[in-house]
Amino acid sequence: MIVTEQNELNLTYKICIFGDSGVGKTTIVNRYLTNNFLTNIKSTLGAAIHIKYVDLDKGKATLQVWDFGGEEKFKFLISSYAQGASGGIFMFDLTNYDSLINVINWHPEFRKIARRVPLIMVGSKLDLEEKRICREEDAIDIMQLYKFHNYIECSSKTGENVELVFKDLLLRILSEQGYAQIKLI
Ligand SMILES: Nc1nc2c(ncn2[C@@H]2O[C@H](COP(=O)(O)OP(=O)(O)O)[C@@H](O)[C@H]2O)c(=O)[nH]1
Ligand SMILES: [Mg+2]
Repeated sequence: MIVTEQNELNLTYKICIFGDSGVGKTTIVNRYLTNNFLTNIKSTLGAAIHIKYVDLDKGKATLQVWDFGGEEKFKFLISSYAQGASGGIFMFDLTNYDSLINVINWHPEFRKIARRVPLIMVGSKLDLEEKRICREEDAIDIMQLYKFHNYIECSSKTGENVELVFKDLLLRILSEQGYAQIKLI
C-alpha cells in the first residue's frame, strides 16, 4: 500500500483469469478495459498483463489483470502465475459443458499457491441463450462445493455484468485486505 501526500490510497492488486481456451478470457478483459467487443483474437500465449485504474472513494486501485493462455499445455505455468495474486476469476462458457467441468480441474493448482484469496466463477457468453447448455443450478453447486466466493453470468458481447465481475472481485479483495469500508466510485 502507498499513501500519497494527499493521504490517498494507492492499492495495487494482481488478478488472474483462468479457464479453457475459447471461453472468452481475452474478450472480457478487452471489454472491461476498452469497452469494445473483439472477435477473432489469436489464442493468448503464456499470459498477457493489462492494467486498469479504478477510482475509490479514498484514492485509487491499480488492477493488474493477468490473462492466462488457457491451453492445456500451459497448465504447468499456473503456479508461477498465481504467485502474488490477490484474486482470481475462473471462467467457463455457458454453451460448453466441458469448460464448466474444467473449472474444477484448473483451480486446485491455483489454490495451492494463492490459498486464501477471493476466487469467483464466471459463466460467459450469456447472450447465446439458444445455445446455452450449463444450467445456473449446476454452476452454483460447483461454486458451493469448491468454495468459490461468488458466481456471475455475463456477456462480453452485450457488456452485461462485465463491470460487475471486476467490481465484485475488487470489493472482495478490498474486504479481505482490511479495506471493507472503501467504496468504488
Ligand atoms: N457471443 C459471444 N461470443 C463471445 C463472448 N466472449 C467471447 N466470445 C467469442 O469467443 C471466442 C473466444 O474468445 P477469447 O476471448 O479469444 O477466448 P480465450 O481463449 O478464453 O481468451 C471469440 O471468437 C470471441 O469473440 C460473448 O460474451 N458472447
Ligand atoms: Mg485468450
